Amino acid sequence: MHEILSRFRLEGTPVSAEPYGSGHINITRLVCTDAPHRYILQRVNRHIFRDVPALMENIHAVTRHLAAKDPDPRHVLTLVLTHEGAPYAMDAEGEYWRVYEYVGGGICLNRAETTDDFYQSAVAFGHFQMQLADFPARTLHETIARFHDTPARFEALHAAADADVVGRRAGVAEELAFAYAREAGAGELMRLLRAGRLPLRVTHNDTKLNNVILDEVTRTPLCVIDLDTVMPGLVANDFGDSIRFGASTALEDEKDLSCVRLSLPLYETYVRGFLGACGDHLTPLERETLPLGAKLITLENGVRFLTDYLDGDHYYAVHRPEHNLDRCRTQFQLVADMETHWAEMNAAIPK
Ligand code: ADP
Ligand code: GN1
Ligand code: MG
Repeated sequence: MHEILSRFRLEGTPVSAEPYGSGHINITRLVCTDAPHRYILQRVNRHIFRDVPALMENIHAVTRHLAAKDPDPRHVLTLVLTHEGAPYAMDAEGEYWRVYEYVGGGICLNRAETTDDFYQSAVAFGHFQMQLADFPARTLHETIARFHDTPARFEALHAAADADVVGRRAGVAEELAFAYAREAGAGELMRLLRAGRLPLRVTHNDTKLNNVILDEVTRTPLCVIDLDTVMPGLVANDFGDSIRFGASTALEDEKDLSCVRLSLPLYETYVRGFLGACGDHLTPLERETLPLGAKLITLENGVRFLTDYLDGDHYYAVHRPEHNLDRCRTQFQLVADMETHWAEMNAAIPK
């Protein structure tokens, strides 16, 4: 760890590098130094992100764009460069590492402790959308191809179920039936995009509550993090992913499905915060399709967790054998609950 850290322009000497946070993709460590100055060290998952230099080019450009709009260093991720001036370093095994300034005095939540926490995260992501409205989208690399192409995610599920490499298919018949029953409608947003009816914008694409840092005292937004998937995309997906994760009454991997529901008060709160921050910027059809974004991204995540379960758990970090299946089940439970409350979800979007 010290060898890789010595490649970066750090203040002070590192004294510890402990595992940190609850992300599913990268390996994250909090680095303390004797300066005292703290950093976030991450090993970027190169099996998932196939072109890490291109990904880092995106992050470097996006963070500079954001910093030019808001000079407060706690309001934007700040990359620490290597001694050669690069935004990442590669080790002898070919792994890519990057270092960010640690945003101190903040918290990342897996569940909103108050309705206002969730409101503030909506403001943060809506504001993020506005700040990137004038970013030249065509200069961004697509860091994961067809990331939110829901029909493509279904194709991957079919392939995983057919291959059944670890013999788990027989145990997930119910989940497969749930997914396949909804496959026909899963391409609606992609269809509207291809028909030119929804605009492609610069979006975050992974808008979980724990990808926003809130000030631990004022509980207002400090910074949007996890910029690995900032790419051209649909606003409905950014809205939807926040709802799927943060407006659920339970954690993403809750085992007791009886406590998994969509909280309509949290949903309505997010609508208020998000549209308050970026509503004027959206087209009428973008606003109208926000509930569909919530439902489809939840379905998509369930499909992805189920696919990874059938593949033998190679994509997401798992901490127990059934972890991905538990996650899939919460997502499908949420989809079912959204279907029950479909009229209310649509009525909450101001015309
Ligand atoms: P993953 O893609 O694995 O989710 P993230 O970039 O979201 O990785 O980082 C994982 C966690 O590390 C975050 O949820 C947050 O708690 C923490 N974190 C990441 N970057 C910073 C930062 N610059 N300052 C403070 N905490 C951070
Ligand atoms: C992953 O990186 P993290 O943990 O914030 C995943 C998202 C999923 C999410 C489910 C690059 O997000 O797409 O929605 O897990 N990120 C990637 O919790 O696949
Ligand atoms: Mg994250």
